[in-house]
Amino acid sequence: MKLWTAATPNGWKVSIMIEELIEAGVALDDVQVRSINLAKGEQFSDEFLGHNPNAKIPVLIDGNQSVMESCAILQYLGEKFPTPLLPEGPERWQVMPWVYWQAANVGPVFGNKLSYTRYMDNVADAAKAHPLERFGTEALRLVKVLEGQLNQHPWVAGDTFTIADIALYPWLRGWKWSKVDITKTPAVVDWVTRVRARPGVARGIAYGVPADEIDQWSDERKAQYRNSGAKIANPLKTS
Ligand SMILES: N[C@@H](CCC(=O)N[C@@H](CS)C(=O)NCC(=O)O)C(=O)O
Repeated sequence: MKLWTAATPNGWKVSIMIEELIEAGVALDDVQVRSINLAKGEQFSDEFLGHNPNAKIPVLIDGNQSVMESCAILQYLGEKFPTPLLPEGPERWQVMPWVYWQAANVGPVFGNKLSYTRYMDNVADAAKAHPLERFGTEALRLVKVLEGQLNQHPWVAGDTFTIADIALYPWLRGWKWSKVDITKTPAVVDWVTRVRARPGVARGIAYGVPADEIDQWSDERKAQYRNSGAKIANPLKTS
């Protein structure tokens, strides 16, 4: 299997999944990981588009099967390698709605909040005020929904860690970078700590990041993320 990815929240969902499957005893050590340079536009190459016409990482290539969309990849791997990460029967339907919820809500809203907070540097501050307010307010509403869920049980979909936790964690752990304040939702804060403590997660979020910068980026790395984020958010920007 091949994984085309980058060190971003959507990329880390899949690297966490691979490492959690390895933790669960699945022999997945031979996945070939290829880092896609998004700032250089490698996602627009004919080769990339042949596997994902949507021109975004991550992509999983399993023989003749190409799978785009991070949450579809989580489901694909969960079905191919059955473990409690994607339970069967009625329990699966405790999990899947939260995976869809992430894909349809948390990903786009946190992603837009992040873009306007850090990357849209060719947009005047006055023009950013409305989207920042809209996406910031909605992000906080979503965090409260998650808080309600985590007040009932330790993991997003119940008593077991699943692909719902994997889908959500990379966006929630980046709350300082996207400036979505989670500190008033203690169950979410505790969950972020609990997820981070898992060995599979620790290895998954290390893909593409130096060992000493996994939890705290250096100023140099922040500048690098700002620069490549700006190139992606403002495609007409040339320098
Ligand atoms: N809904 C997609 C979103 C993927 C996505 O936005 N990937 C970003 C990196 S996190 C990307 O490849 N951006 C490159 C671009 O927009 O040109 C998923 O979950 O896989």
